[in-house]
Amino acid sequence: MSDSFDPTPDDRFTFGLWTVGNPGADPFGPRVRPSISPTEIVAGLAKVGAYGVNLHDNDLVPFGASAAERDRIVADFKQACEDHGLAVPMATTNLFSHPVFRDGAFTSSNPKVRAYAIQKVMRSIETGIELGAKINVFWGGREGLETDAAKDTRDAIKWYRECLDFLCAWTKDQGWEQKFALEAKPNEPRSEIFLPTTGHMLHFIETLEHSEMCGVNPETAHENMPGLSMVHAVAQAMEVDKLFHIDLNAQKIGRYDQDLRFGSEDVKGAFFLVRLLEGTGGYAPYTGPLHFDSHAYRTEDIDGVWDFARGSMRTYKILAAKAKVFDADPEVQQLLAATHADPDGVAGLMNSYSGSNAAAISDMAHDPEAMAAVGHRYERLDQIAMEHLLGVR
Ligand code: GLT
Ligand code: MN
Ligand code: MN
Repeated sequence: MSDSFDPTPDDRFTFGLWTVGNPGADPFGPRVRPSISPTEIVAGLAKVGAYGVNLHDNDLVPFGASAAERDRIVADFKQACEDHGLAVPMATTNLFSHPVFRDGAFTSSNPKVRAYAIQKVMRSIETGIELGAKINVFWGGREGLETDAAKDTRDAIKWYRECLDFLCAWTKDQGWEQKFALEAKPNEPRSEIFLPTTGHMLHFIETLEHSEMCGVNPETAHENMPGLSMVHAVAQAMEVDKLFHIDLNAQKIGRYDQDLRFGSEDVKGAFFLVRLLEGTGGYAPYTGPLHFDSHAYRTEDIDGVWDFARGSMRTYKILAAKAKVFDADPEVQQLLAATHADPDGVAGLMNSYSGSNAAAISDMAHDPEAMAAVGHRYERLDQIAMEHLLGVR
């Protein structure tokens, strides 16, 4: 069966090698699926209609490979991407698997480990550039601690900043135009991870020397784990032009990082996220790659992995179509117009300060009881959203 929700490269969907390539191991049991080689993943992704593939340095080149081996592997992968028409929009560095990073990479108390982390990222950016990537994600999975006896968090944040400032400056020095997208997560694998939410990251970025190069890579699961709103994290990033990349997936609140198929939990949250990204509510849309950082259930074999990939993309497209219809719904428009109405032109008094605006606000006659008595009809509005989602409107 084929329909208008089948993905095409124009939809800008991407997957990481580590996502469709995830063999289904968890802390309580080993892998359940065989490895798929990077070039096989490229072929499979092209077949299901993806636009691109992303990677960590060590998803492609094994840790410790010789220079000659590395060159051969990267060249073969590049050829496979070209043969299958797949882009590589984003590259990232594994700064979390090797035991050398057990106490952090950029925030390790050992300066030699921090220098090694910088060097590893340099190599990874070079590989990304060779493959055409313009975005580098930084997920600091080991940047954290189990006990505050270990280090002063102010030192950790200072080291984190030094490493990023160094890497931004080095990248510019090479004459490369790259974007760095910082990804937050509250915990797992560390008990506490520094800069635990997108909001923390957005503030930290403003303290960096080359903050214009740096933005965020919010992930649904990472915002939802502690019960925060992915929609609000992404909106806050978009509002300051800092949404450089996105990790779409699904998560039940309060659990381990589930990385589930996009839209498979909290359908309403996914709907409002897609609506935001697509800009159907009025603002400019997000135009970067739509990356799925998720993996198939452990119950699945290889066929199930491709079902998972197709399902992720189809759900996004179905929700994008629903968002369009929702925002074009006359009753929605009417309800929103009513709550946003400004018949007396009051909004204009607050969008910039002046003595006369201050005087006008100071002198304004208000009737708080009358304002308080007005119902907002959000029950109706939300039910309309639900009925669109449930397919009866
Ligand atoms: C890892 C993590 C993800 C990050 C990836 C990028 S690696 O799978 O769980 O959230 O986005 O480093
Ligand atoms: Mn992620
Ligand atoms: Mn995750």
